[in-house]
Amino acid sequence: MFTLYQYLHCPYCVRADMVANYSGLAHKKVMLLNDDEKTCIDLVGVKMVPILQTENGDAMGESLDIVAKILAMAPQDKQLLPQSDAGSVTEYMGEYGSAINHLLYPRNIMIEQPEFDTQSARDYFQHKKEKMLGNSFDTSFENSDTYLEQVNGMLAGMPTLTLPSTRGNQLSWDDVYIFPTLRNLTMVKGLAWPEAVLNYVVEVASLTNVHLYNDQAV
Ligand SMILES: N[C@@H](CCC(=O)N[C@@H](CS)C(=O)NCC(=O)O)C(=O)O
Repeated sequence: MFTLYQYLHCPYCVRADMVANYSGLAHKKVMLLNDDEKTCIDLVGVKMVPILQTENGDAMGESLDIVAKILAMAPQDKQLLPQSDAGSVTEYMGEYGSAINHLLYPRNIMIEQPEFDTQSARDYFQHKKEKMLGNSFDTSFENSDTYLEQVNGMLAGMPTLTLPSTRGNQLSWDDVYIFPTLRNLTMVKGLAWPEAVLNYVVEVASLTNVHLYNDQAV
């Protein structure tokens, strides 16, 4: 049995988590506090998740390497369908990266999730991310309408996403790249989800047993 160290909100962790769950392989999940530097550094030498640790204690980072490692252990019928549109879709979503971050970062610590269970974990995250945003969480949150408008534009113009149900409920590499960002956007109240995009999020979440934030959205 392997162990996955992760944060619930981390899109890279979602990559590993979705494939681990889909694979059906027995594994343990450890949710780290966001300011727990020691566990990561002891395991892989840097403060970063996701981390996969095998039963013999070997640990590795980097979500795509972890996905490949899980697939190497997974049965034939749980391999991923090949990548097709992910490159253009992630490039498209990448144009809205700044607006997405302004919406998501402040909400991450407003929502109850295990990595932010303590004040020091929330402070650690806020300090780091406010530097990246170039302004306070309060300012980003107050300006939500501006960012909502941009991200609603992104959702409205999303390229067509293939529903797993149209291909025998199989997971694909495209999903590994596309789903995590859309899943995190379920934290945000006031987004206008086109039906096709929402169906995609719901189907992939259900296929991979990944937590959505709809009930916690702010
Ligand atoms: N290239 C890495 C990126 C992972 C990453 O950026 N993880 C973030 C969390 S989303 C992290 O651990 N950042 C350091 C921190 O939170 O202090 C991967 O694909 O796994």
